[in-house]
This record gives sequence, C-alpha cells and structure tokens, in this order.
Amino acid sequence: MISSAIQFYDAHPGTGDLKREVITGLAGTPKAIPPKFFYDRRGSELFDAICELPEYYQTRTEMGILRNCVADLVEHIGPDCLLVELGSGASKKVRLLLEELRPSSYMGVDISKEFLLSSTEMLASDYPWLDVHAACIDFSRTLDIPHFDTFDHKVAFFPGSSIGNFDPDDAINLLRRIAQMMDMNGHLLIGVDLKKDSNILNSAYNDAAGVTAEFNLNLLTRIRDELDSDIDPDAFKHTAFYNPGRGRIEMHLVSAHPQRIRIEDHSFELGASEMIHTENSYKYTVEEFGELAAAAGFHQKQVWTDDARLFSVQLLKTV
Ligand code: AVI
Repeated sequence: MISSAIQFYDAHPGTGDLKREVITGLAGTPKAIPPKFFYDRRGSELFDAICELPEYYQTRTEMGILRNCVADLVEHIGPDCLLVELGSGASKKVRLLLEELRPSSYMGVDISKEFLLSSTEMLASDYPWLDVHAACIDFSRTLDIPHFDTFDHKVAFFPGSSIGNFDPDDAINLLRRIAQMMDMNGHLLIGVDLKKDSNILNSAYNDAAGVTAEFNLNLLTRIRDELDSDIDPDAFKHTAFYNPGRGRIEMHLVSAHPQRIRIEDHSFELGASEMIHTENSYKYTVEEFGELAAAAGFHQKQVWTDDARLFSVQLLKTV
C-alpha cells in the first residue's frame, strides 16, 4: 500500500529487456553486457556490501564530505527548495542534508519501485515537516515528471559518482537534460570520484573479500536463472583494472577456458581469456569534470573534497 503521506508518480519504466540486450551485447565485438543489469535483488545487496568494504573508499568519503559541506550548501541554496534525488535508492545520503538544508519538498527518483516506496515512506515518517514525492522513472532515459514545473526553486542531488558509469558523451547528455529540467537558477549537487593513485582504484574494485567479484559474476547467475541458458558462472573470473588512457576502471568477466554458451536459441563461442565487458567507472580531475559540466550547460560553483582528494562533491549551477 502506498502511504498517503507520499505523492507517487509511476512511469512503469521496466528495467530493460535482459534477453534482447544480453544477446545483442554478446553478439558484438568486444562482447559486453550493460551494467544496469547488475541490480537485481542479490546484486543490490552485493552493491550495499561493496559500499561498506574497507577498500571501497567512495561511500564513506562522500558521506564525510556531505557532513562537512552542508553548512556551506545552505549559504548557496537557502531553505525551501524542492530537493530531487536522482537514483535515490535507500535515500541514506540525503538524510545528511535535510535537517540543515530544510527543503520544503523532497522527490526521490528511482527505477526500482519497491525500494523507492519503502525509502520515501521512511523519510516521510522520519521528517514529518517534509512534503515527500516519489517518481518511478528511468532518469537515464527521461526526466519527464508531471507537475515538476510547479516548483520554482529546484535542486537536484545525484550522489555516489553514478555519473562515472556513463561514457563521457552520455554523461554530458544526461547532465544537459538535468540542466533543462532545473531551468534557470537550478543547482545540481553531484558526487564525482576523482583520479588518484591507480593502486587505490585497483584495490577498490578488487577487494580482498571478493564481494566485487561476486557482484560482477552475479550478472551471469542472473542470466542463467532468468533466461533459458546453460551459462556457468564458475567458468568465468572477475577482473577489474584502471585504464589510464581512458581514465576509467573497467570491469570484465573473463572466460576461464574456451567454451560455447547458449542463451535462448543463440549460441556464442568464447576463447580462453576472452572478456565480456560489464562496466566502466570513469574518474575525473576537478578540472576535467568542470569541462564536462560546462559542455552540458553548468558551471562549477563550488567543489568540496576530502583531505586526501579521493572524492568530490560539486555544486553546479545552470548558466
Ligand atoms: C554505482 N557505481 C558508482 C559503482 C562504481 O564504483 O562505479 C558501481 C560499482 N562497481 C563495482 N563496484 C562498484
């Protein structure tokens, strides 16, 4: 049941067509599967576990920066905005902002309906003064939200460096659409992972407990369980490495030996050590991200980082 405390909008986005996209991705060269398919129930649990890993500095570093920057943020933004969180998930990070920022309204935007409803309901009960909305849409495709224009002081919040999972051209397109949605005087508060010593990056995506490996391999378990397929996840190994030329972490699944896999009525040959590309996670310098934001119609108003400059939280304003 949907609580009456929440205004809910459902665009019934679906999560994409696993069968079609996996078959197309494996028919390509190099073979690839889009990272959006990581996040079934098990994948989301594994991602939450990744965020707690000692090697995965991103979540705790971003939360530390948010705690430290909120007073400054209030100076820039003032009270009574509509705070729109993109990919709101558990709506955990926004809690670090609410008491001090005092938005009048909050809108969680996420593709996963169950998660969106439970987390926005919890917010509505924990912050009774807040007018809470939830929009179930795939924001990487559309930002068309009914009644959105009735709010005139809008601030978007896009934490977690999820922007890094888009190739730069797609990242610019997404930011451009966010800029259009925010219209004049709109702000975007965004988490951006920074370039750093590649050893730190390589350990963050190759944790000792093997959780990231399990997260990557879960994609194959999902294909085996949800599609008609003989794919064997044990016949693959996780690999992740920083590619300095492209400024990104790449994650792949490596075929342990030559094999043929069947998915529905398609079969695919893989050579020994042939890779299936599953994710990119781009890292930026503050300047590089400023250029990307400028190409999308934003300027960097303020950038906060941790002392080691591992991660940044950036306040962008539409120009
Ligand atoms: C969601 N995203 C920002 C994560 C990242 O770091 O690119 C996904 C992830 N992949 C492996 N570990 C975490």
